[in-house]
Amino acid sequence: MGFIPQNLTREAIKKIQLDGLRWTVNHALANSSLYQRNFAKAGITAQDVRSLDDLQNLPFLDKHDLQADYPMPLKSVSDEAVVRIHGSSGTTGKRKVMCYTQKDIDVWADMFARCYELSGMTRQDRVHIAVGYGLWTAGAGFQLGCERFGAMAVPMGPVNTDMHVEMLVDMQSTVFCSTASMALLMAEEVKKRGLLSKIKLNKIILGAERHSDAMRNHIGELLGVDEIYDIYGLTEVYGPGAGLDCTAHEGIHFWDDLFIYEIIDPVTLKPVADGEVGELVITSLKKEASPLIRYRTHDMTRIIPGDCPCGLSFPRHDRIQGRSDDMFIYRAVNIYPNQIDLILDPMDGVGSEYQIVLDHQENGRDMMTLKVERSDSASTNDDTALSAMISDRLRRKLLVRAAVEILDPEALPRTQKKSQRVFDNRNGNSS
Ligand code: DLL
Repeated sequence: MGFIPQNLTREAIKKIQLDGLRWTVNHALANSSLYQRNFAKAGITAQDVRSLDDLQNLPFLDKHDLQADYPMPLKSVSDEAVVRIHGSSGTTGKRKVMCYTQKDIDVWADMFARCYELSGMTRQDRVHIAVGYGLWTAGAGFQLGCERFGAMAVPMGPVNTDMHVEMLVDMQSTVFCSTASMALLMAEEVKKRGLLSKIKLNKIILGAERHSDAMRNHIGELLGVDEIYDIYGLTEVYGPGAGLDCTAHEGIHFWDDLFIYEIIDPVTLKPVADGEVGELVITSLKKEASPLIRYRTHDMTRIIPGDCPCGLSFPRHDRIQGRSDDMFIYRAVNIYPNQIDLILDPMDGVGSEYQIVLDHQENGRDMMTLKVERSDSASTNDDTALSAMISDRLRRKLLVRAAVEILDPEALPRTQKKSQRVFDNRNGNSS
């Protein structure tokens, strides 16, 4: 316990941030040719960083920059100092590879231990880790944090469902960590096998992908768990553990003694006001091997102004609403997948899973089909009315017409990883 720093005043945080920013800029400019090029293009030197306000003048770093200098684009230390690498899944373009020094690994472990502490976990807990191990940061991060925290890690990784269920029962694990998709898959499996009374879970920590309230509630109901936490992170900022919602569940606390978060308008690239939704841009304050300066995450969220009822002074951002590059254009309307969540979420009879399929018709028009699972309690007799109701809401809220297909519960594919919800067959794009 005691991983979360207490009583850091705003002045103390500002000093940590300015010192960390200066150190990071000096370090990156002394050691990384990518940063040297980026800063030279913008006509900025390390001496130009005198106050925190100067951050706004520094050039952004985007994912295409990382791909251009593949495989170790940001490496700012010697090979001997690098003790590990991790990489993103690389579904679009080359994967992003990040390097870690031993100090980076230590900072990550402490950062993740803070998340476990924030969730109210104790050292008595047994933590079933059901995410991929290996190049992906997920398994390594949950494991590292668990060991640093001092709870018992049950390092399952991506094994088959039988083995997960067997170990949940045998080990009497109390905490389940996974992607939202995997938590749903396991919850449905536990229900199907009638094992609820044989397991002992009381917390779920899920992350790595956007998920709706409906999905979260469904998972909680099936597993009999009230406490579900949302963990955020990305390979570029060590991995999972960059933030977690507290017991108040009113936003994700993030560690502003380790990172500076900015929220910008993804089109004008100017900062938006606190409380307004925009793209999250992150600057690291301690990363040695792969420092980040104004890294565009493309994740859309907002800073939640004001104090958290839990009393923790670390600031909060809202749950991730999606990625600025997730947006698709259908019949001249810009649509983010989370807008579909918001349409489906409050409706009776609708399950938590859906898919959006976009096709190009022979008549030249685009066609959107929304495939939606019926909830367990709904009847097939009501499918026609349900589909008409969803079409009507789509028309009123998004001003688009789409075909709506109602499917049986569990008809859509389940995955242990991150779910794909948009299938754009118009030019081969999917997200
Ligand atoms: O997904 C790290 C992670 C693993 C986080 C396990 C949480 C749990 P990447 O593969 O680099 O890293 O993908 C990072 O995933 O930019 C977001 O778009 C998305 N993402 C991560 N956490 C959340 C979340 C891991 N809690 C990308 N809610 C990020 C929504 C999330 N999206």
